[in-house]
Amino acid sequence: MHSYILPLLASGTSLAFAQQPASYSDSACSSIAASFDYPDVTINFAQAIPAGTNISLDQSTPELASCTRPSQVAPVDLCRIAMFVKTTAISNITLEAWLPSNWTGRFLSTGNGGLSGCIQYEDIAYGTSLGFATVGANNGHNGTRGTAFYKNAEVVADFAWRSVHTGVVVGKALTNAFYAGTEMGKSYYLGCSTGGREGFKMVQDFPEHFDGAVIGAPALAFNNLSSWSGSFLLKTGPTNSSTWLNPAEWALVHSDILAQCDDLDGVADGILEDPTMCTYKPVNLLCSPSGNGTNCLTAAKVETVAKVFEPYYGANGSLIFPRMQPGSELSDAFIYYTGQPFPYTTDWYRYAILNSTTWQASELNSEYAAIASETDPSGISTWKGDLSAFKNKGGKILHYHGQADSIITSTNSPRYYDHVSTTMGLPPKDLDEFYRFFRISGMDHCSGGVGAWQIGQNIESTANVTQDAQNNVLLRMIDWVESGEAPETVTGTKFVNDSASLGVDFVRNHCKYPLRNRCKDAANYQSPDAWECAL
Ligand SMILES: *[C@@H]1O[C@H](CO)[C@@H](O)[C@H](O)[C@H]1NC(C)=O
Ligand SMILES: *[C@@H]1O[C@H](CO)[C@@H](O)[C@H](O)[C@H]1NC(C)=O
Ligand SMILES: *[C@@H]1O[C@H](CO)[C@@H](O)[C@H](O)[C@H]1NC(C)=O
Ligand SMILES: *[C@@H]1O[C@H](CO)[C@@H](O)[C@H](O)[C@H]1NC(C)=O
Ligand SMILES: *[C@@H]1O[C@H](CO)[C@@H](O)[C@H](O)[C@H]1NC(C)=O
Ligand SMILES: *[C@@H]1O[C@H](CO)[C@@H](O)[C@H](O)[C@H]1NC(C)=O
Ligand SMILES: *[C@@H]1O[C@H](CO)[C@@H](O)[C@H](O)[C@H]1NC(C)=O
Ligand SMILES: *[C@@H]1O[C@H](CO)[C@@H](O)[C@H](O)[C@H]1NC(C)=O
Ligand SMILES: *[C@@H]1O[C@H](CO)[C@@H](O)[C@H](O)[C@H]1NC(C)=O
Ligand SMILES: *[C@@H]1O[C@H](CO)[C@@H](O)[C@H](O)[C@H]1NC(C)=O
Ligand SMILES: *[C@@H]1O[C@H](CO)[C@@H](O)[C@H](O)[C@H]1NC(C)=O
Ligand SMILES: [Ca+2]
Repeated sequence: MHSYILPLLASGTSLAFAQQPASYSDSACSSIAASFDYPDVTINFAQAIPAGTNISLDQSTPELASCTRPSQVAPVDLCRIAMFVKTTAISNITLEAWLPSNWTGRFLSTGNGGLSGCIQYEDIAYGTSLGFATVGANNGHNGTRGTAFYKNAEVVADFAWRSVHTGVVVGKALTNAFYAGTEMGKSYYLGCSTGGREGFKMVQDFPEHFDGAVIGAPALAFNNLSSWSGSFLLKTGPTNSSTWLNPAEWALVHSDILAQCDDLDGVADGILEDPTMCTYKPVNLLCSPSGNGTNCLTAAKVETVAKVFEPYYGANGSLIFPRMQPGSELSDAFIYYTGQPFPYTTDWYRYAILNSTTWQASELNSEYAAIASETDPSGISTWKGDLSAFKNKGGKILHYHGQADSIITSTNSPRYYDHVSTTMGLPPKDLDEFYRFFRISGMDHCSGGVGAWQIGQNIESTANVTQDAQNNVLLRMIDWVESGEAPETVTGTKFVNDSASLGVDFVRNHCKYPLRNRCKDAANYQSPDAWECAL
């Protein structure tokens, strides 16, 4: 096992510790604030922060408060530099760089989520805990809503690509200035959801930025995703309609899905390893005339369930977005199946596509979906299949997607992988050289769920799996980039009640697509050895 705290010392290169721990001192931190002179960058403040400090974050406006990130603990000694960067005459980002005293020479950019508007401080903190000089930006606006896009295409451009891009360019310059005299090592990216889309956007359009990108549940085909997210209201109807199912009814559907599909992977353990194998048929839930009317669904509701698991097709039969995977019903009863408009769909159409503040999600149809797809502001669809520039410079991609994702269906990730494969003319064994995709069973959107979902993708999942690269996708990426040790599987941990202090519930190795996980020893399914990756 490698040490990730001092890897460069271990390998004897000149990139070892750039600075003595004193580098986080007030004077070093304030002198960089005074001397860093970069076009369009204003340093708001620079602070030396000792490890363990509980930092209070700016909550001074309703938008900033909506980010629900009131505080963040600094895991190591670091210099926190907060910046304002003008991206055009009518747009700007706020950018933070956290520069640890225990710098390993590596750089990390983090991403965002949803339609925000929120610096993901927990991801920045995570990066510094592993010795990265780490940056994160607010994606061009503050808060979780999309109102800032209204009649300002530059704010949309920041959201689509320019915020992360600017953060990398400015962040690398600042890192080089701060640790002056020491050459920067490799550059990395870590993000999930919108952050996953941002990672692929950089790989597609700015291949020079990163040597390795860890990308989770990416919001690819973003316009179509927004349409698909809005399509569930059309399928379920509002809560007062006869077609709508309440959460208890979705729980019934979930049990029926497990009854039909859970053992397709070799063991009925409550986890679908590969939901694409599940062709769920809800007819068994139809109430019988001779029954008592409980634990069953009306014909109208059975039809709703069938529709929910269909792909979303456009006017002429073109695919808008692939189907919701079966398995996430217990979460989705509170997300997409609520009988309410999905707020991101409403905001994206109103403020980025149609310039209509009164448009209602109930008006969505395939014509609107076509308009959004064709408008594709600032190329936000992020669907380029040719990644050869990134491949040719030696870049690596570790892509993962939870197989019980309640927000971005996991069926969209293999669709993109296959798109890259056919566009580049590279079968999986050749894509393996630079792009590997792992399906994480039982993981919800980016984290959580019934599966072994703790894979080192964020600070909450690092509890005690930090030091072993096999258990940690970010450390795994370092090994791949710097030592050529490519991942064959990604190992996930499930703690009892998701709490490391209660001990490990089970551990499972997740397979590299297109392989899937198959249980060969159902009696011992909690052991990783009971599983194998198979076609
Ligand atoms: C940090 O401070 C906030 C209040 O400002 C508090 O709610 C939070 O629990 C603190 N975090 C830790 C880890 O102490
Ligand atoms: C730097 O890393 C070393 C080695 O892991 C650790 O012992 C030390 O506490 C760290 N120092 C700081 C200031 O974080
Ligand atoms: C930052 O951009 C917003 C538009 O999103 C604009 O309203 C604001 O005035 C800009 N701030 C500065 C200081 O230029
Ligand atoms: C976002 O909030 C920061 C304060 O944290 C502020 O400086 C910046 O101007 C805000 N950005 C916009 C576009 O309003
Ligand atoms: C909406 O406004 C943006 C920016 O002002 C403009 O580029 C776009 O063409 C407008 N779209 C429509 C459908 O009016
Ligand atoms: C449901 O409620 C909406 C708004 O209150 C109302 O317009 C509609 O007629 C109701 N539909 C049914 C089937 O009751
Ligand atoms: C109705 O029938 C179902 C299925 O046979 C049974 O599980 C349930 O307990 C019955 N409910 C009542 C109220 O009798
Ligand atoms: C469907 O096909 C018709 C006729 O070819 C065309 O006019 C229309 O634009 C197409 N609609 C979409 C959404 O592609
Ligand atoms: C988006 O949907 C349109 C149909 O509206 C389809 O033609 C297009 O291929 C889809 N794009 C992606 C990236 O899936
Ligand atoms: C785990 O959570 C469940 C439900 O909240 C609770 O009943 C159980 O006691 C917890 N287990 C442990 C070991 O704390
Ligand atoms: C995590 O900690 C638990 C309890 O301290 C221990 O049993 C387990 O082996 C640890 N897991 C890993 C992957 O190190
Ligand atoms: Ca199973």
